[in-house]
Amino acid sequence: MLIYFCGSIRGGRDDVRLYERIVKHLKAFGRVLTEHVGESRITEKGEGAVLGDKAIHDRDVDWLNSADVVVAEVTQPSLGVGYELGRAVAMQKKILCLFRSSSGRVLSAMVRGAEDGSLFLVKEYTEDQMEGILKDYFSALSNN
Ligand code: 6K6
Repeated sequence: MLIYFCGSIRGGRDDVRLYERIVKHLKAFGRVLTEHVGESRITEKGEGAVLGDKAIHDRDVDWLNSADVVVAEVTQPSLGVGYELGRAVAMQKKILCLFRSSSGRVLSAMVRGAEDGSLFLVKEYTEDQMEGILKDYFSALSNN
């Protein structure tokens, strides 16, 4: 199982510790192609980046193409994550979006409104529920 994890980078790194925890849990279900999203050495300013923007984009779209599942933490708004989700929908990928309403933010209608009850799911959660939500999602996938 190839998993593409999306989380904000240039949109802001406030949630990077949470991304790191999500990536750690995702590794129980498959290979995470985008582990760097959860690495705190990659900052929104570009420290830790080794590739130019075109190389990042092209590599990430290739990875997205190869992924079986896309998991996105969408609480911190990010143009890149929104773009990845749009591309993933066009590729008919299975998508799980995770949103923390305790943040006080309101999720974009273009993400919330994309929910279709099958390929594109949006789950509201608190951090302590994250592990259980991932377990339930991946066990439902393996039963289908
Ligand atoms: C760090 C700072 C500037 O550039 C970097 C290194 N960049 C990236 N490396 C790998 N993936 C990236 C990079 N920038 C964006 N992405 C992809 O877009 C990731 O898969 C994230 O899910 C998403 C984040 O988009 P922004 O718009 O928040 O950066």
